[in-house]
Amino acid sequence: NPLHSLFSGPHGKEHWSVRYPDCGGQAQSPIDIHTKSVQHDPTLPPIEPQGYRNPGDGAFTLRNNGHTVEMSLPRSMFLRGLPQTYVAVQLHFHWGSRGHASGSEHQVNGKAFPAELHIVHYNADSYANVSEAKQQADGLAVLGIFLEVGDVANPAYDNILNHLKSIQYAGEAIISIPPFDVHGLLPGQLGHYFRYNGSLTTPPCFESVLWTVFHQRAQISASQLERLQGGLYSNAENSLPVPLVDNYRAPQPLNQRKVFSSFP
Ligand code: SG4
Ligand code: ZN
Repeated sequence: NPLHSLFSGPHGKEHWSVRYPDCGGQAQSPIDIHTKSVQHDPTLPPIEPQGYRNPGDGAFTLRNNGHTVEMSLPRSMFLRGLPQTYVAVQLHFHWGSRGHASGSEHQVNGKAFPAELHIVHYNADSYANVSEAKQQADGLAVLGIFLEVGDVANPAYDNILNHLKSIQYAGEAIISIPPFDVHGLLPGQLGHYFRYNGSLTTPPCFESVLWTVFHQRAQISASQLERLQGGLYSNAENSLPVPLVDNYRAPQPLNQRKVFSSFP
C-alpha cells in the first residue's frame, strides 16, 4: 500500500531518512519561499517550453501509481532558458483533502495552495535517461505550478481530470490519452519564477533538482479541485479503500541555500 506507507504511519514522511538517507540531507524540497529573503537575479531568462503546444502524435499514458496521478510526456517536449537542455519525462500532482486549503508542496511566505503541478524533465545534454540523471546534481529540472481555485473551469486541466474516474485505483492506467496542448496547464507569466537547488520530494529524495516555481498561479474551478481531492484511491481495487489525499511533503529547511527570483 504505497501511499499509506509513504505519507503516514510507521514508514511515513517523518521516517523516510531511515531507509533513504538523502531525505535527511541539507538541500531538500519542498521549501517555504520567504519572498523578503529571495535574491533577484536579473540574468534569469524566461522559461521557454518547446513542443508543449503540440506534443506529437504518440498518446500519453495516465497512471494512478498509488501516491499520485502521473502522465508520461514525449521527448519532443523540452525546456529552453535553463543551463542545459532538459527533456520532459512526466507530470504529476500533489494535493490535500476536501475542504482544506493546503495541498501544495512549496509555500510562499508560509502560505500553501490547494494543489501543485510538477512537470519533471531530465538533462539530456549530459545523461542518457532519467534513471541516470536523477542521481546527478544537475540531472533534473522540475517546473512547479501552484493551483488555486478560480471562478471558472480550466479546460486544459479537464484533459487530465476527465479521465480520473477510469483510474480510481492504484496500478490502473489509461494508455491512450490523446495528446493535448500541455502549455495550457502553465500560468500565463513564464518570466516570473523562483529558482533554487533542491531534491525530489519523495524517496529517495535525491538532491538532483533545479527547481523553477512559478510566481503566478494557474486557476482551476472548485469542482475540478474536488475531482482531484476525491477521485482517487491509493489501494488496488478489491482492498480496503484508502483515499489518495494529502500526498505532499512539508517544507524542508533552506540551510545554506539561496532562493533567486527572475523578477524584482
Ligand atoms: C511522484 O511520486 C512521482 O510519481 C515520481 O515519479 C517522482 O519521482 C516523485 O513524485 C518526485 O518528484 O517532482 N515531486 S517531485 O520531486 O520523478 C521522479 C516517478 O517515480 C523521479 C516516475
Ligand atoms: Zn512532485
